[in-house]
Amino acid sequence: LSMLSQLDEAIDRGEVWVAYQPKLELSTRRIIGAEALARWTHPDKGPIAASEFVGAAEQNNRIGKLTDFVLDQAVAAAAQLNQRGIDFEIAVNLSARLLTDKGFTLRLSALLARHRLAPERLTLELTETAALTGGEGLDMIMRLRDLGINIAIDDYGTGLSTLDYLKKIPANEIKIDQSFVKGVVDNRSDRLMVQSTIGLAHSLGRKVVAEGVEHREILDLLVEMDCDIAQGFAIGRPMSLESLTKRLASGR
Ligand code: G
Ligand code: G
Ligand code: MN
Ligand code: NA
Repeated sequence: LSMLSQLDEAIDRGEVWVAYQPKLELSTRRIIGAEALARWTHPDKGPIAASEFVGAAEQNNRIGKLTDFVLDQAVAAAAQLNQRGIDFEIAVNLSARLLTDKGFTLRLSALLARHRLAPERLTLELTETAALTGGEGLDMIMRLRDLGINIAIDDYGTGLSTLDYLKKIPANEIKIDQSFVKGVVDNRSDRLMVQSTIGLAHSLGRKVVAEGVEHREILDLLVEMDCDIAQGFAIGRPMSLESLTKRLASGR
């Protein structure tokens, strides 16, 4: 629990920052946006893994402050890029727990208005959990969609992944988990699963993002499979806003 009280203080002290991992649209070969990922650089311990502090914060109901911080930074960054004439979408990870927080949609609309970012430029990434199909969680998702905010199902294939879930959640985007993407070249089942997920998602009118694209060979195969967007080390690692801005200016 001490790490958690430290996390809130670390945010106030400016030790927590946001990294941006580029998302490549395969049809245009253009970077259309990025996923925001929290980073904590401790003054003594150095970088602390996000899986560690995000997981601890989620389990102890302390994810609110971190989420507000990441959302504020990420929305501000996307707004700034769009105001400079660069079409740019931002994706932020959202813990399903926050879907029961009544004030969340109101705070989010205020945030978008304050930074003057169109809601269509924001995607919230949710992992597949039972919380989402329950009445309260689903109501919140509907309200977010009504505001114009996009919803992505993150780590698709590793959670519940029932057809019922896919039918009920009005997600705009399906992010296929890296564990399936890594095997598309060499493993027949991984390739068939990625291919059929793309087909299913497209027939439901959703876009598909492949995560964890580490090699050029995988990227080429995803293009052949009609995947929409790719994300991974082959395209770019999570980076500072400064590096991302340079990358966007270079047009690669
Ligand atoms: O980028 P990295 O491998 O360190 O991320 C580890 C995990 O932490 C991933 O599951 C990622 O979705 C999650 N994560 C990173 N930043 C945030 C955040 O701001 N909010 C939430 N809820 N999860 C995050
Ligand atoms: O759970 P979520 O998908 O939000 O987490 C994304 C995590 O995957 C982040 O921690 C990010 O750093 C990591 N990641 C992104 N691209 C790659 C990749 O190409 N290979 C590997 N091994 N990890 C990646
Ligand atoms: Mn994610
Ligand atoms: Na993921």
